[in-house]
Amino acid sequence: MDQSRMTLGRFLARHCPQDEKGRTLALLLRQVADSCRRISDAVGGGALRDLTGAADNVNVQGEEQKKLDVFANDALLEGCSWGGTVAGMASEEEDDVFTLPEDEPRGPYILLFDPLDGSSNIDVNVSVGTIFSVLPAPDAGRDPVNEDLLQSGDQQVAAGYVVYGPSTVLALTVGNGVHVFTLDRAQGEWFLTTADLKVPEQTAEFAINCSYWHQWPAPVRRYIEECLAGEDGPRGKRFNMRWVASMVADLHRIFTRGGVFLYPADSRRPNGRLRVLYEVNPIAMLMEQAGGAAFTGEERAMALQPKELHQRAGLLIGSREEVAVLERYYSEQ
Ligand code: AHM
Ligand code: MG
Repeated sequence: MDQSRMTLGRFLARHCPQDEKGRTLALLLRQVADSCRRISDAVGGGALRDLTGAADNVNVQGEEQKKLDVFANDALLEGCSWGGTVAGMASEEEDDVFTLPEDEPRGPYILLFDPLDGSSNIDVNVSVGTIFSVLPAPDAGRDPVNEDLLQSGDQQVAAGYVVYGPSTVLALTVGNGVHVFTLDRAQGEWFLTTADLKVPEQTAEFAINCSYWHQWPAPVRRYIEECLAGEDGPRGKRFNMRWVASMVADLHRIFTRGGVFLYPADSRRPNGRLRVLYEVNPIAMLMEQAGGAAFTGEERAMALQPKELHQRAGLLIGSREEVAVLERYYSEQ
């Protein structure tokens, strides 16, 4: 093993608080990374692993589950339910908060996750991912109930995502910047490959599903029309467009080279599409930690006070100056 490279374990030992809670947080993040290593292996096996296709089940949100959704959900629940790291967990694929087995010790954190983001891309061999958020568990002397998880993004102590792409990468924050690790698949070890990632403040690239054009709110139409007008339009520059349809893959590109990702609330989905607790909050924390911004169309994303476990919201996120333009268009409507 190359000793000059920073492993995830060494990084966490240095960057998590140097007290008992900090050591527990480090263990929890190792558990998440280990679970994601198993998911990476399953995703990489594709059709050879009999994990492609539907699971003949529908989740709490009425969406058809894929076999890999179920595998990834189980990998995270099993991988993080021991060692006294969490008091409970919640997942996009579970109806309610997940209660630990009776004989497992309870810990100071709650882990929330979207186990397999971009499920519609699994069967066509396009990048998918995992998104996770760590909240403090209320000191209630009982197992957490759904209401205990209704905390704003500002309460998060850590957040991250993994992209299962040509390489498997983990972007992580514990509140002191965003750091990216790459999985050495042969060794099963994560190595730090980008420290303190910063999102360029300006951009000329947007990501949105344009097939929803007819249902977009006016500020989003205005923004995209002006981008498409190119050098002769009000923005005075040509914009490029990308849409992978896996938020993690679109966001990883934006974290790497700048851009904006837009999934606004619109006339067909007045509450938006992305889930506040499993998608919006963790990605927003990472974005702010990387110097970017995240807006719901009404407020700063991290300030949103959720009222339901599976609540959704609009999301306009990315390079700070472009999100500011969008915020202005929303305020002017
Ligand atoms: P999922 O978590 O059920 O996979 O859904 C979320 C995904 C995002 O990753 C992606 O950006 C979006 O849904 C794509 O939506 P659409 O198919 O409307 O373009
Ligand atoms: Mg998702």
